[in-house]
Formats: sequence, C-alpha cells, structure tokens
Amino acid sequence: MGGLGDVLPVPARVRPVPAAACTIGPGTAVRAAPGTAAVAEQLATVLRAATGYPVPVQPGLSVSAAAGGGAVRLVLEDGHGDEGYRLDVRADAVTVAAQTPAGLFAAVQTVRQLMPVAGAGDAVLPGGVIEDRPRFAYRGAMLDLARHYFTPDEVRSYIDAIAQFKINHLHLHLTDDQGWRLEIAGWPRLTEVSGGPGTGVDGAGPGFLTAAGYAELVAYAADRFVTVVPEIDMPGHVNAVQVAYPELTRDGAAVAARTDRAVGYSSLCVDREQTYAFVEDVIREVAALTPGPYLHIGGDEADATSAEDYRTFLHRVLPLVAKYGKRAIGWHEVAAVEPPGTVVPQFWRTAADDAGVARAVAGGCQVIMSPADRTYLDMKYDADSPLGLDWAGLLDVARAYDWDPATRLPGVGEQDLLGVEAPLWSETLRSLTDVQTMTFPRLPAIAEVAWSPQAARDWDAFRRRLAAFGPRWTAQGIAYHRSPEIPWV
Ligand code: TNX
Repeated sequence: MGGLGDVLPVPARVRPVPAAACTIGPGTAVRAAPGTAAVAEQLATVLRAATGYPVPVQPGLSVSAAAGGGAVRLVLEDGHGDEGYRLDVRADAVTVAAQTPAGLFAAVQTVRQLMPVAGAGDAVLPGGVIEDRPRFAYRGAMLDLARHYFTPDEVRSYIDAIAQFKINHLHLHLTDDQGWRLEIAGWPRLTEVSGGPGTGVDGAGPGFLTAAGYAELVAYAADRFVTVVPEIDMPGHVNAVQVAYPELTRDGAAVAARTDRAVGYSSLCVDREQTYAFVEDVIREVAALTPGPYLHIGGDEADATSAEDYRTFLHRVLPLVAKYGKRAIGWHEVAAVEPPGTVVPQFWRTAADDAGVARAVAGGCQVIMSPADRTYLDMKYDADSPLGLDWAGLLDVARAYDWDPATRLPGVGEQDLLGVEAPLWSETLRSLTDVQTMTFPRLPAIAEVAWSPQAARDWDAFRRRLAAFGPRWTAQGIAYHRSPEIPWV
C-alpha cells in the first residue's frame, strides 16, 4: 500500500494518520447525500473494481459502519471551491466532501489511485485527511482530429484516460488544411469531401464526426466533468474548406487537396461577404452543439493573410462567437488585434516573451499556457522517439514537469492564467496506441503543473509517484513511453 499522498497530481494538503486506515470490505456501501447520486455510482464502480465486492449505493447520510467494512459517504458542503474536495479516511468510515459534483469527482479520482489497480478481496485506504483544490480552473489536453481522425470510441477512451489526472477540458482541433472533421448543417461537402477517403496527413486519416456523434461525445465528456472545447481554425489552415467549396476562394477555381505537413499557405477571403455567411453558419452550428462556454477559433500561422486582413477578419468574427453565447479562445496570434478582455489567447510558441500576450493581459484577457517546449505532446521524447516532431526541441518528462506557468512570460502572472493545456498534434500519429504513447507519461506532468500548488511540487517525488502508476496503465490497456528518467516498478 502506498501513502495517502501518493496521487497524481499531488494534492494541495495531505495529513496522513497511519492508524486510521480504513478497510473496504464485503459490507462496504456508498452513502449518497442529495445531489451526489451520479458521482456516488462512479465511486462505487471504483471500489467494486478494486475489491470485487458488491458495494451498493444507498441514499442517505448515516455513517454507521456495515458489517465487514466501513461506509463511504459523499456530501455536498460549502468551503471547498468549485472543484476542491476533502477526503477524510478514518478506521470506521470515509467521508468525501465537496461543494460541487465536480469536486466529488476529483475526489473519486484520488480514491481510485489509492485503491489497488484491480483486486479481489479487502482493500485498504490509507488513513488521514486530504484537502485539495486546483491551482488553475482550466486544465486541458488537445487532440488533433484534422491531421488524423480518431473515432468517437477512441476519443472516449482518451477522455477516460485523461480524467484520471483531473484534466477537465478536452480541446478538439476539428479542422485544418488536410481535413474537416465535424458535420455542419447546410455545408455537407465539408465532411463529405474533406472528411472522406484520402484526407489527413499522407491521406492516412479519413473520417468525421456527425453532429449527433459529436453531441454524444460532448455528453460523455460532461459525465466525467470534462468540457469539450471545439476548434474551427481560421482564417488560415482552411485548404480543406476551399477544396470542398471552391466558391470560398478568391477566384472560385478548384483547389487541390493537400496531405502534406506544410502550414501557413491558405486563407479565407477577408473581403467577401460570403466568407462571413460561411463563418457565421459554422459558429452558430458548433455553438448550438456545444454546451460548454468556449469556442476556439484558431487564428494561428495565418501567413497567407495580411496583418490588416487578419485584424479585419477577427474584428468581424470575435463578435460572432459572443453573439452565439460563447467565449472565444484563439492561439496567441489573436493578441495582435487587441481583443476584448473576454477573449482567451493560448500561448504556444517557445519565445521567452511575447509583447502581444502581455498587452492582452494588461487589457484584461486571461491566458492559457501551452508553450511548445514544455507542453506539446507531439514533440519527441528523445532523439530515438519513432513518433513526433522536434521543431520545439526534444521534450522529456522532466522538461514537461519542471517549469512554472506563472513565470513563463513577462507580464503574465498567476492571476492572469486561466490555465494550462497540453496539445497533441497528429501529423505523425496513426493509431490510439500512438496517441497514448505520446501522451503518457507527459500528460500527468502537465496535469500536476496545472492542478498542484507550485510549492507542493517536486521532481523526485513526482518520478516516484509516476513510477508506481505504470502497472495501472498496463492494467487499463493504455500504452505509455517507458522513459528512462522514471524508476518504473
Ligand atoms: C504548430 S501550434 C501548429 C500546428 C502544427 C504543430 C505541430 C499551432 C497553433 N500550430 O499547425 O500541427 O505546430 O507541432
């Protein structure tokens, strides 16, 4: 049995009381206070898997220990913040308290890691108290479905895998030069043509989400307290749009499909009204399918759009996002147009400073930190990595872990950060196994950067906790890179 604090990401406060360990036995039940039934069922599922016992869920607050094992109760109470929780393990009972179901769900992820991987018979929860809450509200991962499409089942499996580390946003990069992956009412050729056979990098990543399939995915994520953030990349990265609809090009001439990895060569026509009719249809549709607060409009690498056109375009499009009730996120290039304070620039480059982002922060914007040399899961681990790119350098686990987002950019401090995200671009990926191998174990490093207080983080302690997690991935059927930096058990 590990210690009470042997959890990824490390909890904010841990007070072990070894004598208070609690045995989950054949009589253990989960008692669900009003409003906690759904998470109680998730907790019971964890305890059943760890023990093989029935672990019924019972409504009510009584903590009277049933024969053969303590009761586990879930309660909602103030004082824990939006996603914080308190886990109190005593010899005769366990209490999980939070202000919200999201906080209870975070606690369940902690309990899951404190239980055996999969077991038969009594299991022991280490005694003591954890009081935990996130450093940042936005803790994200991103999957690129455009360069290579991943099916709803694959994305669901990714959601399951990342939610264990208290990642609470999944950004889906749905469109790019090589493909368009979300069905849009009124514009069927986007997916018929640019989601069809031969799309994706090397033509090896065809497929698309139907509107209904996307909505199901969003609901599945929401059940795991993960908010989907859809990205429609514009005004650049639009070759797939123009292949499907040549009327959206300057001269209306047919456009050749592209399956190479180049960037920065395509642009929507900023001075044509038809462009904005298209963009508004897409934004309205995506907003209607997405209950979460964010809509990502890309805005990166628009090298085929002049600076003046880029400004004109964004000043038309940012209000459309607001019109349909969403808060816009854009890659940090959007900071160049002095966006309103509700817009969230996502910093992705490797430079030591960025005047545009600092100016946006001074203007009231919050920032998502995704510096490529720390968070890009598509960078190679080391020179021998068979998958991935290396334009931002090699990214081993220590590099992903050992940085502080609040000191990364001058003029962008702790209070200016909405959070941290780890993007996974898919130019070199062909399968879910590829995705998993690039994601793990670096995503838990980023999750700890985003969740745990800076003062509670320590590389050596993290390596040991990570090493102990290896068998869990194996038991879950998740591939991971056995980085030589980690003393795997
Ligand atoms: C840069 S990061 C891009 C993507 C590529 C990625 C590969 C960003 C906003 N744009 O178009 O896929 O590098 O690492």
